[in-house]
Amino acid sequence: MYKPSFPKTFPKDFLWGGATAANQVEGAWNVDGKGLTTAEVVKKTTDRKHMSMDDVTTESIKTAVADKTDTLYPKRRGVDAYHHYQEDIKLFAEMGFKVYRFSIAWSRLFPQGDETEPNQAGLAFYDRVIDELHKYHIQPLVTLSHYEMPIGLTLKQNGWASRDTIADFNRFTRTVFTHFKGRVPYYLTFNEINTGTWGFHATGAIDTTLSKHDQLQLRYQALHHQFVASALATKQLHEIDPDAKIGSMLARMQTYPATPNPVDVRAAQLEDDKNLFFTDVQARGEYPEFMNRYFAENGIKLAMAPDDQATLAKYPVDFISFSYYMTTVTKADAAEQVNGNMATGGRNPYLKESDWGWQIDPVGLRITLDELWDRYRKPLFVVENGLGAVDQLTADRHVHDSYRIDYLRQHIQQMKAAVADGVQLMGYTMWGPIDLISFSTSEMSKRYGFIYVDQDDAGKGSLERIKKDSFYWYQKVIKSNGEDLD
Ligand code: BGP
Repeated sequence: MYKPSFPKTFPKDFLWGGATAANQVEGAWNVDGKGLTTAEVVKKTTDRKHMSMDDVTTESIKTAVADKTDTLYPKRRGVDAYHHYQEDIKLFAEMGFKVYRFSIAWSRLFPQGDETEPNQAGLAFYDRVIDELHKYHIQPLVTLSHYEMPIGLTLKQNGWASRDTIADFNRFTRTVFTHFKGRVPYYLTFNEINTGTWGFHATGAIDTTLSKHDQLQLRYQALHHQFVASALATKQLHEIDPDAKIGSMLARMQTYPATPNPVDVRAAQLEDDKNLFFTDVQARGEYPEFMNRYFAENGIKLAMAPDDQATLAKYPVDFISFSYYMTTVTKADAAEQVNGNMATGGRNPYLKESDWGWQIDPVGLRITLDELWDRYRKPLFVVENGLGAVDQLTADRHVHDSYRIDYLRQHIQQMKAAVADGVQLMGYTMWGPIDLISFSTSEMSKRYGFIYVDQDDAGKGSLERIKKDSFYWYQKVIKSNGEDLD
């Protein structure tokens, strides 16, 4: 007789940890042969709630390249993890991390992007990081492209707008897979691949002078190149290091209809499909019909090489990962808009917002997990989730961040419920376990960490690492495998 058995909690081998990106933590932007990246030519914002990449032009890049300081470009300094990685990893180990998600900066290995041989000093740095993780039995989860690429490829061929970038990227991925063979069990190809529709930070392509239509055409073409490069990286990894697994990475934004009016429900469904389209291609291996129709109706024509579709079909990802920060609301006619780090959507009156206007929705995480599992039946991995907040360092050098604990607790409770719903969930890497430079605004004062870093928005401070209250809380969560959330 059929006997249902619901796992009441997380599997024993659940991968608890944290996630960062090279351009937000490493610093050391011009040492040991590293080339300048797309992330390091984007100025810090002056309006912390509204990020825009629309002002990146060839001229602004030339000005940035000529500027040899980090004053306007905080991602050049990060939190100097390049020189503090041992101390940082020791703290992660103290919390009990099983996994650490970080990215390898393409430009440390291939400074301009088109070299034929890698920069050995770059490889040596990541050797040291991986050795340090192994020392504490922390498994590396490596993002191959997290919102940066060598600026040389933008200047030479307009980044991912060019098909040539596929070969450049796959030379980089082949180098990584060969060099770190047997030492990195998990990889992700493109961070939040869907945000390529928003522009430069993800495509490395300058498109500010184009019409809206031509901009969209260029961005979807760049994304097609990324899909192919991702599939080819999957092929390479499976050949070079068959025990390692590779996943896709989506900025998942569940969309709710603003009312039960069927036209609103349909509008929300379409928005949702356009978000899931990316995972459809990477996990199912084909462009879904609803997007083919969308392209036809919007005059978007993708140039594809004869083998592209076969390549996508043959090399789908092994697992699906995503970031989860917020949900949005859609109405057939326009709804009131709220913030995201680039996305905007309708306001949901049932939800609270972070100080940056991001709508906080723990239950949405369960909905998301259940729906992704139903749609793809591939293992899922929550690789980003966290709360950006202004923290106060007390006179006796403590940070009492109960708001962060509350946020994370509620999301972990919903993950647990999803596991009991039958979702196969590999792990959870909260964003970012140590304070880092904000992706969207390049602020330091938008803090996510369990570990406070003494540095202000102007880059001043001792860089001392200080454990917040949430540090001890997460330590308990991991030790109890998600049972003790108090
Ligand atoms: C995701 C990015 C991260 C990260 C996070 C928080 O979209 O993958 O790089 O920074 O958002 O965003 P922000 O730093 O803008 O608060």
